[in-house]
Amino acid sequence: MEKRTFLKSSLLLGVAAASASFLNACKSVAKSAAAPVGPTLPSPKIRRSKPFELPALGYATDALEPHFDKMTMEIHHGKHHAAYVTNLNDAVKETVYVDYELDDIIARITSSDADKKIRNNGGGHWNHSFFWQTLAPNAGGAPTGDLLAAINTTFGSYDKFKEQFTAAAKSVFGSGWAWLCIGKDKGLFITTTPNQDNPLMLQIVKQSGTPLLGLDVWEHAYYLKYQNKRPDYISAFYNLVNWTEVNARYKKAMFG
Ligand code: MN3
Repeated sequence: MEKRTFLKSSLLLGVAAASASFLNACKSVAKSAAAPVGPTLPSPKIRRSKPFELPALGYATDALEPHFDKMTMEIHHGKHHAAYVTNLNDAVKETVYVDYELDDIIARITSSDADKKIRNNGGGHWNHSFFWQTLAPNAGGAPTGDLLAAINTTFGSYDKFKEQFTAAAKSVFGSGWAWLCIGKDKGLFITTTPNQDNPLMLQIVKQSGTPLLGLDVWEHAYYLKYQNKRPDYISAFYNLVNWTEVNARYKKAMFG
């Protein structure tokens, strides 16, 4: 082979190799960028006309004593939840979500960087609004009726369900939530989400469903009273579950 031809072919091979590695790099970038996991939904027909607002707790901040203490409830609702609402109103400005209802945002939000602030604060607003209604003074006890039957079928018994839900809530590394959900197949399942994600985020979570019960395991939910003892906080939660509300959610999800 002449020297010139050799140089030319080496150069071409080099270009080919470079292009191949460039293509492979593109492919792995495409693979690592999280693709939406859920269905692409059309724009909603009903639009919101007012800013998001902090909902009332529905009971006094000391009403969940001694299980959840007054100061934690004051800060959790009045500061943390309020901040999610303020930040959400700010985040939706100049985005496609500007006048979407919260449920419509939750179903459409993606894992893109552009959606991050809305995902965190929209999730924060949805999750806490749901959480306050999941709790009630003088509550606890056990589920009843159709929900109890479904829990018995799925988990074996209410106590077995509690064991699994507790294990899930303990297993969340850092900040997040544990959920009891009803899936599209009408079956019950327990899942967890990080940060302020929730099972209604169709474009983000691997297993989507309608939450029936949710437990906030962020440290801000328990640290003042329970410090690092998350298991004690989880045990206390069962004394506050508003099963009347959770039973109603189940009925609605099952029978419309
Ligand atoms: Mn919280």
